[in-house]
Amino acid sequence: MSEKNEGAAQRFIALEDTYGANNYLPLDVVLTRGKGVWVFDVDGNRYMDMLSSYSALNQGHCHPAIVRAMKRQAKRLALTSRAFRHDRLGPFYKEICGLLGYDTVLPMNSGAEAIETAIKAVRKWAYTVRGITEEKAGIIVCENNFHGRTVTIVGFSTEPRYKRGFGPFTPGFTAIPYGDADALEHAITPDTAGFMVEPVQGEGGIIIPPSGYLKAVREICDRHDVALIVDEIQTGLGRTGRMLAQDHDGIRADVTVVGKALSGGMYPVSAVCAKRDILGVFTPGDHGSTFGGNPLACAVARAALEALQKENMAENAREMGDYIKTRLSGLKSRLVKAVRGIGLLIGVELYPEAGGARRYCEALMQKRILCKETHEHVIRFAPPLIITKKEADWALERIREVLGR
Ligand code: IF1
Repeated sequence: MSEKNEGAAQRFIALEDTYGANNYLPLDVVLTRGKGVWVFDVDGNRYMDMLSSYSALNQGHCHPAIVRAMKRQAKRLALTSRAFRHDRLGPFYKEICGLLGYDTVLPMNSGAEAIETAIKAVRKWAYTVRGITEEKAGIIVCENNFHGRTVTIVGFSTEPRYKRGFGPFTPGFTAIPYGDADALEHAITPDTAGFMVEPVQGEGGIIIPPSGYLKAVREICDRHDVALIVDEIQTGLGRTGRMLAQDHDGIRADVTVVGKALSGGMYPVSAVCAKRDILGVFTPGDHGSTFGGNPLACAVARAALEALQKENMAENAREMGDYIKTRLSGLKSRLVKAVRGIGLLIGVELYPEAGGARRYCEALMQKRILCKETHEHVIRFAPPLIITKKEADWALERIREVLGR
């Protein structure tokens, strides 16, 4: 590492610290380039990215086909606003609806915006279709949820850190224990419009619900005419070994929200996919976004979806996920309490005596593996879905050096 470059990293960090809001505590690695599962810092060191920008990079960094689509479209037409039509929107709609099994779609940008959109749609559906009294529609959510950072969304978070200081909040939400279908049955009232749930609680600590949970909540929602909203922003698009995590339970939510990997990390693209009677409640002027569904976003998203399918990334996530999970479970370690995961969304829970996951993420960074703690004691491993067995072995060897004691 040359002194000149070491200075460069420090200068970038100092600039961030001088001018930036202090809402993150990143690892002090300053990245400048990425390719596939690999990223490079400003000193020229190579790391394996085992976070994938929280599952936005399922296709890997700078996937060539997505870069190509982006460049081509950027030169041609980037934005029209939805005041005019454009020739990339319809084909994208058809592609995503066909792939995920929906009648209708509404494109947005960030995950949180798409969640807000889903909430608006389900509320309006409750009033116009279900006949719930205006202002009364309730949405049931889960304890330990993570759906984004807007005021409404943090308002129904059960994590004090996310909401303290940001109230007053939007009313109309109730939280029930995650993974407990009976709790849903008991919480539903005549005013319940929807139930929103993550197939796996990612930020919640890679919490996997009992098997058959989504199937059970699907049945309950059907029986009470409650809209089932599944947040697949993190679990969707191959991450868990199926195109959608709900595919493991063989169900279709009334509303599925996707984001993150919908662009392969190239650009913020999210989408609300739903049955027609739900998204059909929107009429012109009800909802919108300057950038939502823009030509660049549509071109990038189509390429991102195509790459997922062409390269069988969900299948690889299942195979490599099983392999990594088995190898991690076999690790002899006094630090590791549990290994859990589905596909390439893997959490390693450490004993409290280990002193918190952060220090091990820092130690892994020294070994050129980038990952992140979630909650205090869980290390999250979520590499791009294109990871090969050779690359997995490279990572496992280093993980063993750090955790195998
Ligand atoms: C951050 C967490 C992950 C999500 C689910 C909606 C959203 C997310 C299931 C909102 C976003 C991101 C946000 C990012 C870190 C990351 C994260 F640790 F914060 F919780 F992935 F686990 N639903 N998750 O996971 O999507 O508006 O961000 O596009 O806030 O730092 P967004």
